[in-house]
Amino acid sequence: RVSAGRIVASSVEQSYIMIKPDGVQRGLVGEIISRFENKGFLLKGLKLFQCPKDLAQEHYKDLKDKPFFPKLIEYITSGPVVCMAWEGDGVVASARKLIGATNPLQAEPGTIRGDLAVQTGRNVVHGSDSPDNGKREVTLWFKEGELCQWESVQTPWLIE
Ligand code: IDP
Ligand code: MG
Repeated sequence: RVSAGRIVASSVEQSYIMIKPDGVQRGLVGEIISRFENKGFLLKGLKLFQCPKDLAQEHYKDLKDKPFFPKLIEYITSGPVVCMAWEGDGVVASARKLIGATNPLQAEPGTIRGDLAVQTGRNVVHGSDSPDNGKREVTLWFKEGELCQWESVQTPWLIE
């Protein structure tokens, strides 16, 4: 599992969380990362990244027939994004709750989209929708060696 201090594959659930270009432009990087840090998940990978078009298309391939697909690809590639891999039991479903509904006007107050955004086409953050997609997306966005194997001093105070 671990090779020279770097993680190769993890059996623990992971979610791919991405701060979209509007979140970066609006100076919300710290605010959004804090939501996941404060909750108690473990950060395994983090980078600022200019996404190429083919990667955006692969990431959103399930939506390729939607009328908004071209604009979605334009949006995601319009500036740097922050790519993150977060780990922990139940992280995928919990992150979706922290993020809130796709349409920020319908997202509950207290969620990231509910607090920080107004439009579906500018909803500041992405989160994987299933553990399988979490694995698929972490693998898609991070190269081998970009994820860190580490243990947080907080873990014994978060998990009994
Ligand atoms: P999710 O991000 O909440 O999982 P999905 O349905 O997977 O929502 O859609 C992916 C992304 O595509 C959304 O976060 C949003 O940025 C964009 N999107 C979804 N539906 C629309 C739409 O009707 N108009 C414009 N953009 C949309
Ligand atoms: Mg989705």
